[in-house]
Amino acid sequence: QKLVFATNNDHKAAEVRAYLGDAYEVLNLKDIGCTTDIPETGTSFNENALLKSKFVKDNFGVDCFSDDSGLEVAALNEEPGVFSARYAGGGGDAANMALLLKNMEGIADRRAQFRTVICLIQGSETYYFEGFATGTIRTAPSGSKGFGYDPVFQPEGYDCTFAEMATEQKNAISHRAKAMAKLIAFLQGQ
Ligand code: ITT
Repeated sequence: QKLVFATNNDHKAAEVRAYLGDAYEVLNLKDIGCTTDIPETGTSFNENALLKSKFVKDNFGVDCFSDDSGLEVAALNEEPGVFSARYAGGGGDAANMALLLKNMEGIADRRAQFRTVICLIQGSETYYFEGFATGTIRTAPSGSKGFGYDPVFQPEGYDCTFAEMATEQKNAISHRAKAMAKLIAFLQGQ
């Protein structure tokens, strides 16, 4: 079965493909000929996820799902949240992590969570599936796997970061995998 994943983020697509194995073929935006950078102007993960899926449905006429994700840090009033991708205003993952670590300097409460909201559009119906991973923010990056904030995030119950885990290990506990599990359970129940 083919699933269209409305993403430009190759790391997300790789995690989802590893999660699904051979059961589904996952097409990303490039695969369906969409080269647009879909504007994410919403104020919540749900809104941004809907914008991405709706753009694809409206312009390409296909059912699809999207993933809007981010890191919520308790001591920073849940920032960077929906601004995770552009926290440092450009400059990418390294700049975002550097700003986060700077803003966390001297803060003892290191609790944080990753959140993923998946938005599925099927025909005229819209469905949402959410997943969380709780953990803490390290004082320095560690590891080179994964993407985004993975080098500074230590999931609860582990003494390594997401960036020190193989994709399969991250997929066993991650926010994205938990949201995907709900999506797949929904699709298989139809
Ligand atoms: P899309 O094309 O799917 O929108 P994106 O990279 O713009 O890709 P988001 O808008 O969801 O994705 O922004 C999420 C940002 O949050 C992303 O750039 C990462 O910095 C971070 N992020 C999301 N999931 C993550 C994960 O599993 N591990 C580490 N960082 C993550």
